[in-house]
Amino acid sequence: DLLSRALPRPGQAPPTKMVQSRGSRGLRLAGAVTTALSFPASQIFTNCDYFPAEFSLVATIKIPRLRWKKNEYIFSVVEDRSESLLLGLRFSPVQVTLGNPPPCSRAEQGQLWFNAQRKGLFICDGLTWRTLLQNKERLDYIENYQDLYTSSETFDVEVFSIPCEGLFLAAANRDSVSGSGIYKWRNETFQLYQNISTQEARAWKHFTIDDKIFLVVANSREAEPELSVIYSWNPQWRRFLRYQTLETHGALDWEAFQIHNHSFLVVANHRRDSNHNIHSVIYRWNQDTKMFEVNQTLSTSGAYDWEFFTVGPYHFLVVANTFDGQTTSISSTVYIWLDGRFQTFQNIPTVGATDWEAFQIGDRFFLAVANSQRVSDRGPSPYSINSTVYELSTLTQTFIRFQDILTHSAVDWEFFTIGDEKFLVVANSYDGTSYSLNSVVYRWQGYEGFVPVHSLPTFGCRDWEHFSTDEGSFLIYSSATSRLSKVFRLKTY
Ligand SMILES: [Ca+2]
Ligand SMILES: [Ca+2]
Ligand SMILES: [Ca+2]
Repeated sequence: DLLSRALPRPGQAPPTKMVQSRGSRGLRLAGAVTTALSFPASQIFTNCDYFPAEFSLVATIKIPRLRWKKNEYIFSVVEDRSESLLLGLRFSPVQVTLGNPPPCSRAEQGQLWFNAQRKGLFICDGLTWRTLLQNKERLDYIENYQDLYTSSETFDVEVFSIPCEGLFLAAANRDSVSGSGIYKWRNETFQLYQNISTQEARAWKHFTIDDKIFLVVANSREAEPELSVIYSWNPQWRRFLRYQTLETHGALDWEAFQIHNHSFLVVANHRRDSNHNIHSVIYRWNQDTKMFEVNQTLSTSGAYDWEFFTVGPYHFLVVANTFDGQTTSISSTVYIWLDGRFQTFQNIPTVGATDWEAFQIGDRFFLAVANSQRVSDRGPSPYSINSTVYELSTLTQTFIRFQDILTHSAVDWEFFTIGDEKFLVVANSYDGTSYSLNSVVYRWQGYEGFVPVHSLPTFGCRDWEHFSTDEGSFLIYSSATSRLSKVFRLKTY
């Protein structure tokens, strides 16, 4: 009760007058001396070292007639001794304007603006319109936006930004002769920016170290020696230039991550000749040589994808093991970083696993696996099988099955958010007869889990990426069986 602190003690001269108005009692403050109604803020915030960034104040005020004075405050916080105003709550007549953003300068300070289009209420702070209330965006429908013809089939797209340059997309193209394309977002579409020589590129990964921008490509072509290449962005030439080569074996994916300010890369080595049970390699950035060095090797079986994620203070890596030479029904392994290296945390049974997607909803942690195909020919189709979403159980401290979702040779999951809504989109690539399939967008419905809400026609869908620009929110998919990748626009209301 702030007022009780400001009021005079018994025996002191009352600066206020008790009044009764329709059954409620209050204090009339008119004519009160301001200094008599103040007290040190430290008296009320006894558990805080500093004045809190957020607090709420409840006041009931009755004003018989409106006299708006610019220098009168209902409540103010002033600096100790100097008395300069830090914070003030002033009563002023509200003028709500509608339509396009009205001007907001000192003259409009305290005015409200109702934006009917964005369904938001804003207040002018003397400089800009600040949000008071705003309706969160919701996904309405998905429309075709751009047909992106690439030089050859595209296994992966990686969307990233370069500060002061803009948004880029790296396409991992199959053909070694034409190489892979780097595209830049110009005039609201992706346009070819640079071509990079690659050897049956399967994936790109973007990462930064000390403000330096890198791209690493997974080259899968079997040649001796097999090399994957790291490129770095040259700000003068405004091009990616070759930086370091690393020996890989049928490389299908790179993951980049940081642990305690150290930068790492891990490669998914799929196979060497016909052997799928080989090592995948973790590299660590050497701050002195400015090069990546082998840090740890992990046994994998037809490794297809790596995903790094963090839960509280714990760091994890999970590998998608596709095939051990005999069967696709094998386990994929979640590793945890302990004592300076990755150690097995959990083995999860998977069926031709091609992708892991880690995501968080509120305080819950999930992992979704894309299962691509059964080897045995029992059942209707070895491609139409369940992919599974797992949830990290705080009770058992393991990932436990949360939801099975029927997919058709699933090769990628992508998690994305619009407003408060959470989505997963799956890349369905093949059902045994056709590559022309719907890929499905699922929305998080709380206890119901993920529920299908949109079907997107795709052809040989290989990878989904979500990205946002000033113009809105987009999805792009790449095709492993056609030269056409497609950008979709997510229309919201
Ligand atoms: Ca991708
Ligand atoms: Ca990955
Ligand atoms: Ca993914």
